[in-house]
Amino acid sequence: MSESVHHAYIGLGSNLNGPRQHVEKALINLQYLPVTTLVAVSPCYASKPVGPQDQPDFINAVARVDTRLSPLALLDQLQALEQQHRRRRLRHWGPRTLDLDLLLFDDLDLDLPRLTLPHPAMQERAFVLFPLADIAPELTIGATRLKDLLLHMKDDDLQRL
Ligand code: ROI
Repeated sequence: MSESVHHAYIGLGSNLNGPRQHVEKALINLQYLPVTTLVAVSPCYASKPVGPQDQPDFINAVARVDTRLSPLALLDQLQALEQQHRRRRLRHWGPRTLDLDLLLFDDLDLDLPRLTLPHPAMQERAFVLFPLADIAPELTIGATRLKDLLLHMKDDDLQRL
């Protein structure tokens, strides 16, 4: 555990078994992580699946936490929560009861087998960028302003709930 407080952003997604309840329960779970404070939560969005289309629509949201956990300790906590929601990896890019993606951790660039930061696919994903902009409109990801990423991003497949 490190000394200082870190700012982290977490993407939440679900498309099985009452997806909105999974996301809302997960947001409550985040409030109880050790040495971590839930600081901000975006609205929930309904989104069309990216990847295979023969699966239900997703519910997505983004949360910001302040934490004294290290990146990997936070990842361990998020994966434990996914397991609590009985996540099964049925198939690659297939439906899931709960996905918790560590998107950003301070300004950290990390490339470990278990964890890449910033999250490698986030810049192309409307279901991440729009909710992120709701809670952090002035954010920059590496050298890129979130606002600039959004200029080129279509929101046709997203519905703010
Ligand atoms: N599509 C949407 N809309 N939302 C997600 O959270 C999501 N997660 C995934 C894949 C299967 C890539 N597609 C998604 O992991």
